Amino acid sequence: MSEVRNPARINAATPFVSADAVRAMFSRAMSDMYKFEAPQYTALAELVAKVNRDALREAPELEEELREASEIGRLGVERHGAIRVGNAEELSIVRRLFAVMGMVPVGYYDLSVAGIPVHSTAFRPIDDAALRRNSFRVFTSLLRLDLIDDIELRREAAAILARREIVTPRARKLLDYFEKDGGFDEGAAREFVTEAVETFRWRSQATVSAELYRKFFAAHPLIADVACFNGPHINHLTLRALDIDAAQCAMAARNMNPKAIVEGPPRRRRPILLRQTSFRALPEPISFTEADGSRAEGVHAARFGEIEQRGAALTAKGRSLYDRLLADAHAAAPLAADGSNAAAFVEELGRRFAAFPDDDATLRAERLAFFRYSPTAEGVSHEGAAPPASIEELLRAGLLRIQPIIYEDFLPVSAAGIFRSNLKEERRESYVERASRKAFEEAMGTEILDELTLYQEAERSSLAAGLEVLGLDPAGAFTQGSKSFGADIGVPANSHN
Ligand code: OOG
Ligand code: NI
Repeated sequence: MSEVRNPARINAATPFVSADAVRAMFSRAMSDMYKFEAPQYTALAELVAKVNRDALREAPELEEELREASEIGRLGVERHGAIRVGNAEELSIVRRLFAVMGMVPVGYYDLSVAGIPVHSTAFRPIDDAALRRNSFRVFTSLLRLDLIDDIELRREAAAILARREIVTPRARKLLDYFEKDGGFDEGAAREFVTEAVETFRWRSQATVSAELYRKFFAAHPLIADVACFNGPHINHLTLRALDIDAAQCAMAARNMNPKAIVEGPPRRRRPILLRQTSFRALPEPISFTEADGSRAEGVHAARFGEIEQRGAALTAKGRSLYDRLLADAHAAAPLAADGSNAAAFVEELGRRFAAFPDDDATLRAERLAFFRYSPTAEGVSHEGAAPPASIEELLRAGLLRIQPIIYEDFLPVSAAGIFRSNLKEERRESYVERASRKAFEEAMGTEILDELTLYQEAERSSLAAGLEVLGLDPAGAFTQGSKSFGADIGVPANSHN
């Protein structure tokens, strides 16, 4: 067998391809593959494109805003996808795959509280420039077999998962080279993307018998989905919708079987966090592998399509207000498992969220959301005698302006709603055995970044840079007043669930 050459060494003079470029190539390749595999996703993409065109026609200022953010040509590019892996080794190797694309684990989501036997993180780019170039994330769930009561079944699933290899031999080699050399040249990057996509391909041939599939399915449908196939197939991709309510209506009008409600906060003037909805997974033909080598036919519903709309990232304080209002709405108008009372729930949600400030000035003043500060043109040319003594005054004088920092993460309740909309079983109460972030990190082999810390740092650095442009020293006398710089944005980054 010929020795495989180290691609990064084919020509030492060839520059490395940026992680952003590899991520963009990868999300494009995933999109092409999924549109080919799941035609209803192609239909969703066309529907969203139309909803977005309509939204832009109705709001020219939105078009201007998107053009400024270089978003206009990229509206049809996927924002995220999701996979489910079976054990620590698989989690660790996908972590290495995503690292090549500049995607690192941010945020911890314990879904066992919602009766779903997984815990999750999102692999995503973290710096502003990278997010602007391509924000593709992969919501990655690790199956928790420890929540399955039947010890025998648990062992059987673990053994099956231990045997499978989810990354191609070539991708594994390329990963080794990448980690040794710190990058890929163009050719290696292309080859890597082609190989990486293989991991997430749909395989309609189950590796187990119909009987075992049914046993796993009875223990929990997700076990069947994770353990019965030869890889962590991508289960959905998600597009950006400029008007998610209009898209939800359009899905219903076209009989695309959307889930009952749009998850997340209700429609508002100033969007916050994340709103998302999807069409339900379609049953697809699969075949089982029987002990005697024969095939039996069956169906499995795993793959769907999703849309999302993002708003301002909330501080810990804003997040706890959000969580409380959402919990109140769920308590006052519990959503039926079949979604039959969706309208009443949505109405209740709207009523509750009237208590959440809906303008930037209040959201900032009450420290409910994170903002990016930038000097205005007037601020840059301003030559006042005495500089204003506080951030408030700078804002009031129009020398500094704010824009919300967009939420780049996920929401546990919303994720649970998406999961659940694709499970036929009755909604069950939470598992008692709670998951731990530490166990997840140990399985993955690295730490999870805290999303609040990232937003807080983005806010802090924008303010420091803005003040510097205005000729004010953020570390100097300006910070000494009663309304100090620190006090102005001092939101501790304590963790939340
Ligand atoms: C993941 C569901 C969660 C989201 O957008 O919140 C998710 C899954 O079904 O595997 O993707
Ligand atoms: Ni999703």
